[in-house]
Amino acid sequence: MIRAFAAVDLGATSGRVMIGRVGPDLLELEQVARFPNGPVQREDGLHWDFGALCEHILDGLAEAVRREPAIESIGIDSWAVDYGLLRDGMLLAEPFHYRDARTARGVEKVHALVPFEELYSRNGLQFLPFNTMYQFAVDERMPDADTALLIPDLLAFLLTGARVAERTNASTTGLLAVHTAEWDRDLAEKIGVDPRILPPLVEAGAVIGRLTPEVAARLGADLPVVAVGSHDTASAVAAAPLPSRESAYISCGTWGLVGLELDAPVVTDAARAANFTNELGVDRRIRFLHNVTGLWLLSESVRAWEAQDGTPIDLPALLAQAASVDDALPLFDANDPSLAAPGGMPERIAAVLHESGHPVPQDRPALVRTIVESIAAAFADAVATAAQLTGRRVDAIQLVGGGSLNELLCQATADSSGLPVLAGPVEATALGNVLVQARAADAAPVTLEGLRDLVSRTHSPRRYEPR
Ligand code: LRH
Repeated sequence: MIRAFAAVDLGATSGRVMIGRVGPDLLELEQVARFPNGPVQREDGLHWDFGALCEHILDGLAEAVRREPAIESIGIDSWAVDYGLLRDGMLLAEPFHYRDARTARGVEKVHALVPFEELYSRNGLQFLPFNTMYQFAVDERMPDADTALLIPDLLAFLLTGARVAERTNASTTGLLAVHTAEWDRDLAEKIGVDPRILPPLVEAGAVIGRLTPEVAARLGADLPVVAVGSHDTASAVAAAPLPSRESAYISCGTWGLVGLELDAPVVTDAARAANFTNELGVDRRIRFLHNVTGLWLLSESVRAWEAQDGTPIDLPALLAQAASVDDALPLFDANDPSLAAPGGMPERIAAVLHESGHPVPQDRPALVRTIVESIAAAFADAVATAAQLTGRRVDAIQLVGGGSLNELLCQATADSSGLPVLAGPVEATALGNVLVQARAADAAPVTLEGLRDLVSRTHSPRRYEPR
């Protein structure tokens, strides 16, 4: 029998509502709605366009139910770290976007109270300046709040009225204890955050609640919202059909999340120095990984060129031209902090190349090639470091997400790492979202390996051998 679920997946440029259909040998997605989800500039900084987003999600879900009345539940995932504050059930302000510059002040504030070494030993997280705890530290609304909810939990609250914190995403806040997976209330207090704003934790697969009567009426169905790996990367890794326990994964979209799945965290000095994170995965697996700036460098460059030309750019054509550039090209550090904010990307990459004494490629195909090769080099480096830090002999790289469609990037990653790259599925995040819902409804295998087996039977990867 075929069972159906609705997945809301909020990515860096767009959000989507999908119908996922699951059977013993079937795993399929149908996109129902796609809408913009980029940051919006307000007077006080970069925000989520949250009101518009809610409307798009409700319209998309209503359309999903219209097309597939057998939908059994709804699951929501998005990128990590961002949140909204509530008081008496009312959202206090439009959520900030993590690429807003205010987070730098938060870092200073938090590290003055608790040094990074201590933070790492408690939360196991790599340093990323936008982790929720740094955002909390500079949030002027904090004193007024009674609840903080990460974005997927906030949306689930608006749909159901229930306040929870799904664990995989909670693990990106900086306030979840790495060894117990419970809130570190003492750490929250130390950085000036009232621990009472942190809601009860739930596992991926738990029912968060049923739709409120108003939402049920608008959707034309009374459904439960089920917690999935609400951190998009947790959902993507759950659906990454790793060929073995030794395989590395790269979840490649705007970011490239590069690492290994472990059973226990690694919080050694070496892991801290290499800036490796121990985020929680579905079923409490550890996502031991490093954030590499991924397709952001390319999409921001394209955005700048489109603004300059006043016409859309044919990216596949540009990538094909880049593939045929055969001059030796310079590489730059994809993780250079100056490349994190939106805007002016080609110029900023040129500045990074210039500062490191490299020539700047003179035309777009050559710059695109430099970008792709630089991302691949950073991927290979992170895989090698992950292997070294854990003592694993990595045998292959499973590359999932949007980047799996970029042949140039997949081949360059195989070449720089000397490992085969298995590319796909492109929709790993939405598939992971659907699979966890399906499992909660007894419509999919019980173990993560069983879920991944269903993915590999239904989505054969494309293999790139190192050259
Ligand atoms: C990827 C991602 C990543 C986080 C970043 C904020 O979308 O969730 O895992 O570090 O966005």
